[in-house]
Amino acid sequence: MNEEENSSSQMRKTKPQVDEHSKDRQLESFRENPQDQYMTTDQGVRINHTDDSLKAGSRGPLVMEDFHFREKMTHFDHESIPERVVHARGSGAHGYFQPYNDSMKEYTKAKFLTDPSSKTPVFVRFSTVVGSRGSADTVRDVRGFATKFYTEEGNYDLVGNNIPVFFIQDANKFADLVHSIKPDPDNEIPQASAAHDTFWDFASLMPEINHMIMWVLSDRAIPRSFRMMDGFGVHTFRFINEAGKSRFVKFHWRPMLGAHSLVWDEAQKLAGKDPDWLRRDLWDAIEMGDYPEFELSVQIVEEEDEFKFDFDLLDATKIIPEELVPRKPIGKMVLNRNPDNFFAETEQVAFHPGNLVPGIDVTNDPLLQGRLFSYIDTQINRFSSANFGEVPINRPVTTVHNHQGAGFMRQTINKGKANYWPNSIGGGCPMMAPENQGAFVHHMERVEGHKIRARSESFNDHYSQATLFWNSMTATEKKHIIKAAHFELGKVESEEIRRRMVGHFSKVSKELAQKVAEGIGVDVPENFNQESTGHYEANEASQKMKKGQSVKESPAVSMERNKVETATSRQVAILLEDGFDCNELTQVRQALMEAGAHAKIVSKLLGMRKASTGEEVKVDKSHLTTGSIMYDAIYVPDGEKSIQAMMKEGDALHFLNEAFKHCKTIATSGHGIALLEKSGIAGVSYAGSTSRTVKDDEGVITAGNDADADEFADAFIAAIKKHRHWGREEKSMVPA
Ligand code: HDD
Repeated sequence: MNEEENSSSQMRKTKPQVDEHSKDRQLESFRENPQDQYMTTDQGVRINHTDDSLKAGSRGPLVMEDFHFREKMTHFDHESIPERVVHARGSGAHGYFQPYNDSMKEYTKAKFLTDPSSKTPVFVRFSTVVGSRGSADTVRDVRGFATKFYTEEGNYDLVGNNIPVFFIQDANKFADLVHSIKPDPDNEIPQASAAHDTFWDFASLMPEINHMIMWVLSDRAIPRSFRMMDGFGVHTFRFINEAGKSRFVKFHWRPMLGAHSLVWDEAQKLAGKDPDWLRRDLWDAIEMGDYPEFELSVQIVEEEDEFKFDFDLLDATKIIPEELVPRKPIGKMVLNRNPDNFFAETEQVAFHPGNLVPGIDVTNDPLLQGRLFSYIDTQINRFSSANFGEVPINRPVTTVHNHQGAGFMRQTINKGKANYWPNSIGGGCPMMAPENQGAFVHHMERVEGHKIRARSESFNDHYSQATLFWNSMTATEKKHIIKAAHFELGKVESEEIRRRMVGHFSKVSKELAQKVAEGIGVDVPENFNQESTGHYEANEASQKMKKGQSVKESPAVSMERNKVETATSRQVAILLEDGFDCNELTQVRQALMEAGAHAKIVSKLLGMRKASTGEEVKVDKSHLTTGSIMYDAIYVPDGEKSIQAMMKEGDALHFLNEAFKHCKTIATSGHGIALLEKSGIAGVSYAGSTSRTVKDDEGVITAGNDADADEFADAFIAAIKKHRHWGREEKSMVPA
């Protein structure tokens, strides 16, 4: 081999050097920047006038030869593509993933998970499932959590949700599920909501849905932020190590800020006042440098342990309780850059659970197997072309060489005559890569069986894990589930469907069924069984699985029990009018800033407000353009005149009352205490307005005007860290 041949063969073998910025560098060559440029046509011809079209006389008809008008109009007419059939509404962000260490080497040969010096670029798209592209962010729904890792071995997509199980067990039911949950086919009502007869009709006839229903009725389905929700790969996948050994694996994302939720009343109001709530939160956080961070971890099960549980690992309606198989942390993802263009990046990104790299493989989960077909198929519907992989956001940072050449909108110019394999005319290129050169080789799983359209009997237990979930909830979480069921089923007109659902709940928990039934005007049916819905009872095979390992409770599935307490990036509204106490405001603002929280001044009108001592502050938002639902906590600085003005302001009083009802932290001192009382906040014991005491009554922090300001600020921040003060839900309140 001469020197030239040697170096070209080296090039073939060398993987691209991928770093945190590789994808950004690649995207840079596609970015268009109009700064200091003349406007041109798509052909690059400069334009001197774009306000009028070419006419036969200034009052005459348009003329066909106006290439500028025709091009501009035609382009506009074709600017939309079909929205995703599910997960249509979403928000994206760029970032990177870095492993903590090489501890995963034992389990997987995927380099991006094992080399702690590597920072792999990622693009994440968070989404709701049911609503259209323009629907509200805060509806009760599962959230999508899809991550594209641009690894040095090609693209790997982890296309997960914020709930670790799914509605159905077999992909053949997906179209039915989605049809039932989407708006009704005749009148297209309701938008982005499961609360209608068709969904609950389907649910009540599909017992396998019960575990998922518990999660969807829980607060998981109304996250406070995309930055504060878990993510799950859902299915059991495989890890393959260098030696070719396979193990089962479940993927988890955990947000560093902890998983937190809205309350339902707040979520509904936000859907009207700020339908972009989650999208805006993600965007703003990244712009402000509060980069969302998520830890990736895995549960690993040895192949020989496949049948040791009381459920089937291939059944996507089951979790592996963490108490049986603890999570092993792998590394951290940081989202640190907003997209430049929503359409080019967030809308055009195309995920596919079959985008795998060496070291990760799929299992025979019948839901996953069906997904392996659906995702490419749906992209062809969205892009009208199989060339969607060439769109900049979808390109791997590795080079692409194959014979897939033509088709709509082909971008690359494939050289040479040989567009087939094998060939001698093209020197046999591109060549087949051996496994030790990073080729993906499917895990050699032994498979045998009769061709049969059937469900494995080991999938038959549809209630145990629903019960496990219910048993693992705190009293507050249980209450929220019941209220959610009252809302969802309360919107169902058919009494028969409501009763059937309560029948299923009775197999999950008698207490749950009874409490749900009380709110929706039906009785708990006696001796309800699956057969009445046309489905089979758990039979012998599933009874056998029931003897496998199980737990009765899994604290790991409760958000409340795993709360991360931090004030980082929390939004605090400061309500004031002219005459506020500037000293106190300055001290509390400083403390909030040091805790990583963001404070905004809210007042009746925009403009400047004057302190009792003459200093001025700028108002960030007027009551007209904001509301308590857009903040995590409220602070009212002392100041007699300021408080007196707010005593007469319905908006300020409502702001406080509503925040109280939503169990948010509220702090005030001195004269402010009277304002809290006036706002109708019930059942709180306050510190005296002139005392030295700082009092925390379920997150209502009050202090006398002689109290220590540091102590007051510390108590305020400690309460913000708790997220919500659910004990207040006990206090009977008029809806805010
Ligand atoms: Fe799916 C999109 C997650 C089951 C078919 N799915 C989609 C997205 C996420 C998920 C996050 C949005 C990706 C993006 O942001 O572009 N899907 C899941 C999870 C599932 C699941 C976690 C169960 C474990 N999905 C599932 C099944 C099928 C599909 C069973 C069909 C057999 N999903 C699709 C789809 C979508 C999609 C129709 C619509 C848009 C797209 O793919 O790109 O192909």
